[in-house]
Amino acid sequence: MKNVLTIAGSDPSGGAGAQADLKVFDAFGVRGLSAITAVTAQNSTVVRASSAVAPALLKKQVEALLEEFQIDSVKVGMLGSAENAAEVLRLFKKYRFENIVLDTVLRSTGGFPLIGEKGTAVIRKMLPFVEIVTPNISEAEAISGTRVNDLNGMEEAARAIRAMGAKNVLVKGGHLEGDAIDLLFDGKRFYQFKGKRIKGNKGRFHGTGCVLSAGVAAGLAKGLGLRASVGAAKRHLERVIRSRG
Ligand code: PXL
Repeated sequence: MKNVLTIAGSDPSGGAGAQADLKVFDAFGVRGLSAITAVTAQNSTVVRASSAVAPALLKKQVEALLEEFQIDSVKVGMLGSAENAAEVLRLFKKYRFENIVLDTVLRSTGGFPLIGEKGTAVIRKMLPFVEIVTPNISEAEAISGTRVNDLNGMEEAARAIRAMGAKNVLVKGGHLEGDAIDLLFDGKRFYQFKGKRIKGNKGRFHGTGCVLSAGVAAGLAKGLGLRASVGAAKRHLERVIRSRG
């Protein structure tokens, strides 16, 4: 069985964070391992509080798992603090994990800040270590410093983020008007992934980014290849959204 590690925050409501990731790993038939960066207090619509764990404890979680498991891919979500982001960057440098999927979690769907400017700067430094980074529009803007209003803007941001070291960039267009198009850039070509816009109560669907990036990590661990992993992750996300109703 392949082993996938999520380094992410705890969402007690299970819609986002490590809890959501572990459910995705289960659905993909891979073993899910988790290292918790922060504990949040939230329900399906609102984040009430968040507290990062100590960086030393985060490191010990990862290293205890490494004693026993060979890690086939890593999904990185909410980091909780600039210090934890720096710790994860050190772990990347030390262990050179394969197939790192970086979900650049900066804010909750409801707008609650989940990491500050210092943490965002550390996230930029992670880019050279990752197989793929999966920002939504506002995260792509924050990381690249470009404005994104349309597909052209998404392409420009993807180029800028790739120039910062990420091997592949998936800019998620779900927050733009019209069709939900995600744009994958591998340095040579752009690939569009068109999704159906599924109607629903926005608040109940927090964690879509978590589910998508966890699916990509699971696909990569199984050796599906990048584009197939993104496709499989998108299909799984659609199923999850529908089932959450
Ligand atoms: O969806 C971003 C996210 C990721 N991880 C955790 C979260 C959230 C949003 O609330 O709580 C733990």
